[in-house]
Amino acid sequence: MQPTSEQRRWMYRQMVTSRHLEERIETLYMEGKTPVFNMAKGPIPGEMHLSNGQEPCAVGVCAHLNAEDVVVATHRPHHIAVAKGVDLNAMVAEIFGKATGLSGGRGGHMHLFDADVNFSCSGIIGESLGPAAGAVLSRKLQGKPGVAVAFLGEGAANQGAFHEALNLAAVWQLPVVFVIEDNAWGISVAKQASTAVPRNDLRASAYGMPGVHVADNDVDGVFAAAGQAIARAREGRGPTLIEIETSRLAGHFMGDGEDYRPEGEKEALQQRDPIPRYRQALLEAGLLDEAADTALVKEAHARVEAAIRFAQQSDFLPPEAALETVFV
Ligand SMILES: Cc1ncc(C[n+]2csc(CCOP(=O)(O)OP(=O)(O)O)c2C)c(N)n1
Repeated sequence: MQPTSEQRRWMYRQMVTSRHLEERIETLYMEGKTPVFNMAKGPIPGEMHLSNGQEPCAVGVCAHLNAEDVVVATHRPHHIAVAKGVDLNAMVAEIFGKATGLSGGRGGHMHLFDADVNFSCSGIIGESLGPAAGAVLSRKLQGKPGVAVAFLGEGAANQGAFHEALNLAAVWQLPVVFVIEDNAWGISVAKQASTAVPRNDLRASAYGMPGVHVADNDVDGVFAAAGQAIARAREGRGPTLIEIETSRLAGHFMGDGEDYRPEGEKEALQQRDPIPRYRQALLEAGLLDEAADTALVKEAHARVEAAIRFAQQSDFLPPEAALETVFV
């Protein structure tokens, strides 16, 4: 399954948008947090997990989805939220903790919920699979259409919830796709130190579903694998497990010293940054020229800048709002 020219340009545009968002957040997040790193300070307090390098996983999957399909993402959710079409202003405002955010600023960057496009995520590792499977179990029982995608990291594939969800999804032949973003690290723990098999897609056979591997952070490879799996789910033929070899170009979270990485690893990953690679592929295919690229990048950056301004100019909820939408 090959993407059309329009789909390829769409995927590139989403990746450029997401990357610019991450690069801007990286700068804004550090405001007020130094000289001694204090996570509680600055305009974006708390942990921050950036998705630089993992953009192919988001765009190659979401290119096949529409607003009614369900996506449940992880603690590293920005690239996926952008590709799923989450309202950018409300998303950035949520990251800044503002009243105009998706949840009035109550959730922050790991808890982005947008019911309009059926997007959610969670800071709890392995917590995407159950809700994704449950969402389409509900749809199936009600005779409603739509597929679900659960994203997770390769570290999460060692959680009990992973195995339970795969088993039931296969037993009930649910229209769900499990997408593992294998960035080779769970915080500072290397995949080979935590996982008994070299590739998690091999685990699919234990649950009677297809397992598909995508190598080298390949945008069109993700598109092809996800396209088949999502078509299969839409046809009522059950779940699929996909593992994508991707790269985490940033630390696990902002403030991570990354001293666990072997020497030269980060530089090597940066050399294989998927966005310049995809740009080059589109130029060579004649789907983009320098002028079109400049215009596309300018427009994508302007969208992000407008969302940041919106967030910065928004107010916080008043303190008494802390007592709303909770059980007291
Ligand atoms: C249930 C649970 N256990 C532990 C943590 C702490 N934690 C946060 S991120 C992380 C590692 C996740 O690794 P992976 O699933 O590979 O995703 P990545 O961070 O590489 O994107 C852990 C253990 C958590 N958030 N939730």
